[in-house]
Amino acid sequence: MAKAVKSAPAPRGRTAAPAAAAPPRRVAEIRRNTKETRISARVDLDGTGRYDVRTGIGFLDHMIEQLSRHSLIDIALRAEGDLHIDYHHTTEDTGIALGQAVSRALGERVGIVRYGDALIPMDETLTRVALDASNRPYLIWRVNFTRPKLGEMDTELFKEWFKAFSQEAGLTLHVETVYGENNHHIVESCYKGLARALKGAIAIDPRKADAVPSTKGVLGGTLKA
Ligand SMILES: [Mn+2]
Repeated sequence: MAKAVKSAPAPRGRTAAPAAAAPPRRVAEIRRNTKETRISARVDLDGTGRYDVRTGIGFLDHMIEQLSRHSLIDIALRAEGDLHIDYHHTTEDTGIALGQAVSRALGERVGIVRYGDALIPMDETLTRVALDASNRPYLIWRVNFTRPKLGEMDTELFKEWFKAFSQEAGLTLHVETVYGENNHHIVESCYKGLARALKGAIAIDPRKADAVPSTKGVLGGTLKA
């Protein structure tokens, strides 16, 4: 049997090498007030999946908590919306605010992996998500529900949330339920798929940490692929 190799003791005192500076955390906060909603959204892209979410819509809170937990993005979100009318404005505007916070935290998007994908099973449901975080907003949404509501929330509003989020975060985002029956599983697998795909796409590639992942040298909506 090979002998375990003992590592050398760490250097002490004056001979110790200075600790490498930790890279700056990618954080941003957005405040967005309109006649319809008042929202604050804070994200830490380099978090651990801690969340504090209160939108006034229980089911939407549950979904955004999944997004945080499975992307490891810390999310603090507060929304006060005109829920006495319906849930449309609050749903859409939380997507806008969170998307803007993610985009601002990404900055010039230097060093990111850029692409991400996920295949998420939830019992009988299978959903796949692919995204490109290159600041070219586009949504493909191939998700069908068989019930008009989940809790008090209209299922048609989830497309509005994903549209707003992909637009403001600067994502080409494709979401497709391959098959599924339970409407709660269908939408939850979409949020988990977004989370996992985003986690991969916004990760810093250690081999290209100082480079923009495009042969154009810039990631921006003003340039065409
Ligand atoms: Mn659930």
